[in-house]
Amino acid sequence: MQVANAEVLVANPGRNFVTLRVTTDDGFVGLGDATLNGRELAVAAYLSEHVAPLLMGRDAHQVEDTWQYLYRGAYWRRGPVTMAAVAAVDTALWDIKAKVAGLPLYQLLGGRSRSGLLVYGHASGMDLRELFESVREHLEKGYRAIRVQAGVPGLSSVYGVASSKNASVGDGGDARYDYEPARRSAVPVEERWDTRAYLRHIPTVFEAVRNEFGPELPLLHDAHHRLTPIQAAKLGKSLEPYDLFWLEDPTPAENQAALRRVREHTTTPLAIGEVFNSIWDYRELFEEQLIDYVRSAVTHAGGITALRRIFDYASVYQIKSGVHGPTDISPVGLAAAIHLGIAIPNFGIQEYMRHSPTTNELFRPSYTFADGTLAPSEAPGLGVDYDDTIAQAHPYQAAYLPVNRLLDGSMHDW
Ligand code: CS2
Ligand code: MG
Repeated sequence: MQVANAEVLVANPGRNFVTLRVTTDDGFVGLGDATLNGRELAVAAYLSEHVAPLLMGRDAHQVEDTWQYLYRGAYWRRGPVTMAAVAAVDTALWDIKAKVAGLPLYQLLGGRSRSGLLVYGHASGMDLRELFESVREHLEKGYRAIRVQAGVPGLSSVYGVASSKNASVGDGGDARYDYEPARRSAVPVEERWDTRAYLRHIPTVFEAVRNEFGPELPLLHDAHHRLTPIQAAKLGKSLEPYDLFWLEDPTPAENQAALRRVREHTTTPLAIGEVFNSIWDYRELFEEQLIDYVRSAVTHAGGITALRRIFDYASVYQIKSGVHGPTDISPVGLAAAIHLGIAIPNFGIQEYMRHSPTTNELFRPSYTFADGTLAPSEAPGLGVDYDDTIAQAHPYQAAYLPVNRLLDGSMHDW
């Protein structure tokens, strides 16, 4: 069974997605997500110019060898563009292998280890009234774990807050809550940031949320890479009374030693890794027990083959999965995460932002959301499709993530 075709498909059914479609000489079709938010066309070019030609005639069953071929054979290893391209090929070949076997993919990954994946949704508000409404809206929709992001007095827009001044929506998605941070614009929107105001305000938000919704509800927060090590330690400590499920990306991911400082001062669990794209990014963090949850996504960490290896490594240290699942991970990438998550022994939680109706019409995903959990279908393979007609009606549109500057104009982490 040889690879006969590899198409790089780019569409914007509410936001931009890059999808690889691999077809074998006997007609089996596999899909892979290669979406890198705000840099989509770089991965599309890497795939169409440098990878797709190399797949022609290859044995489609050789998933591991193809991974090694694209990773080692590239000479220039790692990095977000390379690893999103490798991920798309890997996922498509696993999709094909499972379809050939006539089994849902999770069966090839060891079968079910649980009935469904606990997920968390994104609640947010510029003030407490909006935030409480957003939390209630998610609870009514069946979510049983909630990420809380709130406006900061004095700042007109803050990461993760849908109703902040600069926020925008996909196409008819759930406007106020599952917003898309990448704005359709020729250049990135610029936001302003004040860390001291944020550090004063956020503990008061979690106190209010706990008072309103009680002690049981799992609450998560994303500091989105904006703090210095000691600021992160301070935040982690000040949030301890509110028993967070996790504090995510408190410091920029490059400086991994920073987390030693955070660990010294707080027991608030830490989740890191959505911008990581290889197992080597985790070694220090695992071996020194500096994190509790792995945030990498199949789409950005080199595919199912690579992310399963990362989870196996993490399990040695009792570190669990917490896979990245925002709207810029396509239904193909989310389906891959669901099949992997249902099988691995160290599943923790799965992020689940709902895609827009047009996105779901294009990809027709068969996974289901019920009672706060996601579950794969029994369809062979990933259980996702691709409608070319809808894709052609929704061409790529340039869109960039915002950039962030401190009040004095200095560049900061968004
Ligand atoms: C975020 C993402 O969901 C998250 O945890 O960090 O929304 C992130 O900002 C986007 O995926 C960037 O494309
Ligand atoms: Mg995040």
